Amino acid sequence: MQVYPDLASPRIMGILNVTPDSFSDGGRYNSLERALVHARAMIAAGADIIDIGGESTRPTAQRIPVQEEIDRVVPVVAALRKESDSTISVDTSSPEVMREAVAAGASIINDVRALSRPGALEVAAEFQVPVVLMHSLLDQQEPGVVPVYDDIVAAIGDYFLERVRLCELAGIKRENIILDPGFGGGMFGKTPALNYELVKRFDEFKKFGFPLLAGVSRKGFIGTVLDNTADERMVASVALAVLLAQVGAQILRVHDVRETADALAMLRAVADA
Ligand code: PT1
Repeated sequence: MQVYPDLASPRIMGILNVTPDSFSDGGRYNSLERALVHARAMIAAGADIIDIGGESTRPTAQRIPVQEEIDRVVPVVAALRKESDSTISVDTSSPEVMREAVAAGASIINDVRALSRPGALEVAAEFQVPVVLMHSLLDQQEPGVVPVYDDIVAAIGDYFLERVRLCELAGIKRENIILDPGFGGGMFGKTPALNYELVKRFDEFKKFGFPLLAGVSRKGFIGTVLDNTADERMVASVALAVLLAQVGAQILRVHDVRETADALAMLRAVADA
């Protein structure tokens, strides 16, 4: 079984949302079947990792009870693990969801709160699986207070170093840490201008020596330039994914797997010429 793909060339993480807003018509069986159909399509299209998430962190989303998140996510992880060897990551901040998802076959924990919820560091240390530490404002004390950054890259870098320090104290190995600056507005905390600056300066995060993940797919900052809706942002998302791969992103979290895979194949063909 392929537990964790080689990160020498950029890998594609396909987004599998199992939130109610992504399956608004669903009964449970229906939503499980739909999730599996979507996962199979992304695997066939070239996804290296399937990222399964039950809590929406988009700017307008609501919080959900942890049991509901487990009920949405874990059956999909288990069913996909049963039929496929592909790497599964679980997009969650709840230690309970992490525990059950890893037990069901997930081999990466993707946490937009960088293991800041009580018990999350301990679960990640216990299972010794790779963890994605993402920067956001989701774990800050005063919700809604958006900091004024003197230097966004330096501020995120300081946050990474503090989270890495706490990971190591908890017993998480350095080789299991992946960093993500957390592109996006809302509680991800970046204005459109800051998102573009983060793309431009993404290479500066290489100095920490950890693999880097970037998730820009269909996000709002694209729409502020193109004045379009999320479903019209595929080409722009692929363009940004190529730029990010070129400056050091090893994992690209995307909706449009086939298109991103084709674009990255061109990058590789040119690199190999
Ligand atoms: C991400 C990410 C994620 N994004 C990782 N996990 C989301 N590691 C969920 C907007 O401004 O970038 N990295 N899990 C989705 N969250 C958002 C946030 C979606 C903001 C859209 C926006 O449009």
